[in-house]
Amino acid sequence: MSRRLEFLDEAVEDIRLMRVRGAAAIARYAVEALRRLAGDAEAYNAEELFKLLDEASKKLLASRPTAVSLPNGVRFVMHKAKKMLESNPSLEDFRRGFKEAADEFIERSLKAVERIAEYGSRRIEDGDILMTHCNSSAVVEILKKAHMEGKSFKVFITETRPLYQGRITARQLGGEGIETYLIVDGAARYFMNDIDKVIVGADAVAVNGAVVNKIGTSMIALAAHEARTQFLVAAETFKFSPETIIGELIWIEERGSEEVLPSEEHKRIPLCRVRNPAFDVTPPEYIDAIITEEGVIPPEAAFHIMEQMFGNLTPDELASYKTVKPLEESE
Ligand code: RUB
Repeated sequence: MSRRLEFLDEAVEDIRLMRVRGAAAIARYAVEALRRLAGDAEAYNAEELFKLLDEASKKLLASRPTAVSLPNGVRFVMHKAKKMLESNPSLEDFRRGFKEAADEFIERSLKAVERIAEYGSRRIEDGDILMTHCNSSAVVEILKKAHMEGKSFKVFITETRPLYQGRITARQLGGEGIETYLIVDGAARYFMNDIDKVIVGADAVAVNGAVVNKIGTSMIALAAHEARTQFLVAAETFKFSPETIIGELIWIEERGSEEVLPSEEHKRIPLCRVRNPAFDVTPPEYIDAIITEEGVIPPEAAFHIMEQMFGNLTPDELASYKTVKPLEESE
C-alpha cells in the first residue's frame, strides 16, 4: 500500500472510530486530509491529482454518514477544484489553488463558530439554568463567551450514552469556571421544569428545519416542549443539508452493539439484539430557533439559507459528493 493511501486510511479510521468527533471537527479534519493529499501526492498533471482527490473524497465520505458538514466541506473544495480544472491549470497552480480552497473552508468554519458564539451568547441571561446534550463545540463556545461576558449560569449536562460525550462537555465547561451538573440521559425530563433553555448542537439540518443531532436530542426537545422551555440549536450553515432539497433523507448512523453491551456479556443474554442509532431527528415544531453565523433564524427559514448557499449548484453537482454507504456496511 502506498504512503498516500496509508495516510488517508488513517484519517478515515480516525473519523470512523471517533478519535476525531463532532460534526464541525470531522469536516475540518477531512478537508485538512484532502489539503495534505493535494500537497503531497505524486501526479503527472492537475487532472490526475483531481482524480486522486476525488477517490480520497469518496473514502472520507464513507467514514461517518450523518454529519452533513463532512460532505459539505468536501463539496466546497471539490467544486472549486473542478472549476479550476476548466482553465487547464499547471499542476503547481492546481495544488496551490486547492490548498487555498481548503484553507478557506477551514477558516470559514472557525469564523462561523466565533459568530455563533457571539449571537448565541446574547440569548443567555444572567441566572439562567441551561441544559445541553452530548458535546457540541458550537454550544461550548456560546457558553464560554457568555461566561466571559460576566453572565452567571449553570448547565445541566446529560452524560450521553453510550459514549459519554457529556463528560467531555463537563470537563470543557468546568475548565472555564462554569458550574455544571452531570445527569443520566433519562433524568432530562425530571429536571426540565427547572430549566430556562436547552441548547444543543447539530449534525445536520434538513430543508424543513428538522435537526439531526446525538441520539436522545428529540426526547429532550419533547420534554422541553411539554415544559415550555426554550429549545435552541447552534449550527453553522455548513450543517444544512442540500440533498434534502432534492428529496434525499439524512442517513442516521447506526453503530456497533459493543458500544452498548460488551460482547462477552451479550453472549450470556439470550434473544437480545442491540440497536445503537447514533443520532435522531428533532422536528421543527419543537425548535424555537437555530443559531447560525448568518443570524438566529426560525427553523422554517432553513430553505432560504440553503438557497443562498447552494443555489448555484446543479442537482448533479449537489448529488456528486453526498453521503455514501458507510465502510463497514459496504464491505
Ligand atoms: C456529536 C454531536 C454534536 C454535533 C455538533 O456526536 O452530536 O452535538 O456533532 O457538534 P458524535 P459541533 O460525538 O457522535 O460525533 O457543534 O462540535 O459541530
